[in-house]
Amino acid sequence: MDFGAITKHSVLHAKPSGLLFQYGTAGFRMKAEHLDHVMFRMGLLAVLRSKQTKSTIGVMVTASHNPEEDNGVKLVDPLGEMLAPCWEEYATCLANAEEEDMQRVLIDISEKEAVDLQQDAFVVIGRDTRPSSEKLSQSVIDGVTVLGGQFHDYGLLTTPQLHYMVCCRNTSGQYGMATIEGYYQKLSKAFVELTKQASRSGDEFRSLKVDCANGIGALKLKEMENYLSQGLSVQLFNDGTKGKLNHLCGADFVKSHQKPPQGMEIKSNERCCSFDGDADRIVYYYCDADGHFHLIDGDKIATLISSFLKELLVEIGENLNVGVVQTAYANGSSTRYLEEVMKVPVYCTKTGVKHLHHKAQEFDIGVYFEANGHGTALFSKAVEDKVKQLAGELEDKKGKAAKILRNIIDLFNQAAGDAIADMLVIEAILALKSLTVQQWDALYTDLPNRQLKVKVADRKVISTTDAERQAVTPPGLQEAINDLVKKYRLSRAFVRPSGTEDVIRVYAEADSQESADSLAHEVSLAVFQLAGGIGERPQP
Ligand code: G16
Repeated sequence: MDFGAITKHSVLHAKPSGLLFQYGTAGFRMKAEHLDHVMFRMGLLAVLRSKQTKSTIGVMVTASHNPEEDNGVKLVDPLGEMLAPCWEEYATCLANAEEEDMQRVLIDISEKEAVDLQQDAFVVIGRDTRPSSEKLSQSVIDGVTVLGGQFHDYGLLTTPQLHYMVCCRNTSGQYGMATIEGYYQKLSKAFVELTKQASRSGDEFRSLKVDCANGIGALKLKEMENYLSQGLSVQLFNDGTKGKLNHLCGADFVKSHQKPPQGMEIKSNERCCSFDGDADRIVYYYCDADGHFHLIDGDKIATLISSFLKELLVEIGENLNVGVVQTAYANGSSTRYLEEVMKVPVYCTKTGVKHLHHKAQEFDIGVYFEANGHGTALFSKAVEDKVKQLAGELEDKKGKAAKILRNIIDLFNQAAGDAIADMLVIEAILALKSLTVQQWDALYTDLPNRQLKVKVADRKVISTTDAERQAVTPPGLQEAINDLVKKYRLSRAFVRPSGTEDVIRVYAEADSQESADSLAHEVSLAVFQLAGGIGERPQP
């Protein structure tokens, strides 16, 4: 390592004093103006990780659902998955190191991980549409080059597209071509094949309104439209030409406020969906004839997908191990439906797709979704090979089901939750099953729920256990929550520190919306009192 050069460049990316940086749920996130040195240092770290794994590593500059002023960065590991946990710790350590300690920290990481410094390194970089992203991605490139790494800057990409590129490069193209055209071609080929099999037709089935959160999803969907031929006609809203990123629109807004995004005109019973700012989450919704809003979140998406996959397996005559992975935010009704009606095993992990992804890899077919719409399905290598073989061998109904499954496998982005890929999977399933959005919604009825945020002086005072369903500290908080939950029917509540925003998240569900709202408010007050709330007390 040329420490002279590293120091020379590092002082150009000076660390602001008095701030603590933490690699959180999905990398570093905070106000963009504080992140320059983090970007430079993540460039350095990506080179070390690339040398150590002898693979291409990804660096994505995005703050996804956060407000436009924020930004963030995360590293993508060789198979397109999230960074390994011990490297997250190195990332935190490197981001917090004072200038004079940088050399020691870099040597420490290299020694602990036995990094061969002579090894070549290759890093791919993507960024979202935030005004700050271009400059910040240049700082990543500075870090990569000063450590002698090679790089390819993809420029504007959705987060899952960058995960896809990393996976393609490290599987020598087996997963697909590592270009944006390769991504569009792979997905559109599978989608067009699937919709050819669908019996339903008519404009109401083919048209979909998409709220793009004023983010990168709009650009990429526009590029992709030409590849989809007649299979689907998308109408884009909040495409970034006017409004602010994620402001009053996008998947996070729609899910947490349980109402339609601004900037989209919805006629009754029209099928609509929202992406988030970097297009890795999707939620569906519609308004009924009485004007009531119906949200179809990640839980119902997981239900649709897993039931369809099970039906295909029955048709083919294969008995495979299918599991669904959720988090504590999963609606109680969804878990009950999956376990009791569909007889699918359901597992709960901590928030953060890295946790769900990891658990889903334990199954032949693992479907994972967070309620916020972040998820995908994973197929073991053995299953993929078997399905390819069956699709070539079987005939009639079995053959048709095997071919559908083969194309569905190709349509999922198995490297990461992907709003575009998930949208196409959902549209294909609805078309193949001739299912309307209302019929899909009617699979089960969500328990009314509410999510709130509380500001506290230090998020770390709250620690949790049992996949974040129980608070361990501060003392007395869990007991207070237990007492409040007892006051309501069919109720449940939990609190956890966010890993992407400087807030405590509160979740409550109960038998009526009024009760869920009131329970969430009472729990917020308990957090405010017992966990050092700041600013205004939570208002009902
Ligand atoms: C990220 C993570 C998700 C997580 C969400 C909220 O989403 O990738 O797994 O659910 O943050 O996390 P938290 O509650 O810890 O703030 P995104 O879409 O912002 O990348």
